[in-house]
Amino acid sequence: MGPVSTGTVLLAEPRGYCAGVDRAVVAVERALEHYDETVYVRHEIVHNKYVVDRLREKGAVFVDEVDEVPEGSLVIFSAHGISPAVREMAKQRNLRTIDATCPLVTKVHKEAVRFAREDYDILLVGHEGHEEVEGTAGEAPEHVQIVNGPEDVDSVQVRDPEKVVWLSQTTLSVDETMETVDLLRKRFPKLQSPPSDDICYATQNRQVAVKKIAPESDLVLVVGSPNSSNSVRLMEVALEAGAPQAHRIDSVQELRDEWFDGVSTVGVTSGASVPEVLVQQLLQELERRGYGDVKPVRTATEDLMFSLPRELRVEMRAAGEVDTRQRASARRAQES
Ligand code: 0CM
Ligand code: SF4
Repeated sequence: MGPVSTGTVLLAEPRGYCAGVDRAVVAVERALEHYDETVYVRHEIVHNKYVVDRLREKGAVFVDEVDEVPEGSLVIFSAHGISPAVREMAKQRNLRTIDATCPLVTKVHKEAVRFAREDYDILLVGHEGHEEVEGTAGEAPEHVQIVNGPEDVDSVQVRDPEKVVWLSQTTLSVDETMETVDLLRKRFPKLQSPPSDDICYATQNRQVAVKKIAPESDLVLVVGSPNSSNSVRLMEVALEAGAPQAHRIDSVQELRDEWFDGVSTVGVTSGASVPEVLVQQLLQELERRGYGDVKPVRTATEDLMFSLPRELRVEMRAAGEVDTRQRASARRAQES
């Protein structure tokens, strides 16, 4: 006889793939199908080990920098974006490029360019060393200062306190960012805000959902890779929201028995770069451990979908291929 199924799972919705990740991953898959040559990808296309391993098995070659890509070859830029310097380097090497930068990251790039043109000092709230921050800062290196968090605020120096704006990485904790911004505003009362939220809809929605389940959970499990900013933030937000324990795991293999001592309710969510199959594997394992009563907790509905990168669409159209995601979404719209 199996374990008695008395434990509950609160399953956060929305969770998992966002529109930018779906677009980037599908772009690599379609490129692998379409091109009869090696498809190089600069950096992990999205920050998820499972996704990157599967694409590597299908033939994608991941590189750290474009100088590792043979002259004239095809390279895809990751969802996190690139600086103009990388774009230029690719051009120098005559690389053919597909830019899978999420449109919501590109939006922040454009804001940086605009405020730099107007000669603002730009305080970019984000994690130094993260690919997205490197790309955004690279749009206007002379104007951008990176502010990692509240602890950095005291050391910020600006040329003119009347002309300062803050922008941010798309995948930060909303609450911690607001804490940083409040401190910045105490120092610079004229600090301007981004024209629209830089922290993207997917990051915000997943944090709202995990905040809802965290206080009612004895343990929150977040599926996501260690280098995935939005996934790590979900774990931190769960703890802030009152979960007694929260852990980030790449897969079920990382679960530890001691986490479940005295636990009757487990909260589950996943980062924006995490395929649903990993969550389903976790739910199966939780059922095996006696947590078989799964209750979805929905705080928002998402239906955003981005079209594939333009360069790829042009190629596919010329070959008579279609973006099957759009077909499926049109069919869903007709059926509803
Ligand atoms: O930015 P982050 O580290 O959260 O990246 P990710 O690949 O895990 O998630 C999606 C994105 C972007 C940009
Ligand atoms: Fe785009 Fe947000 Fe997804 Fe990043 S997390 S890829 S910014 S939608």
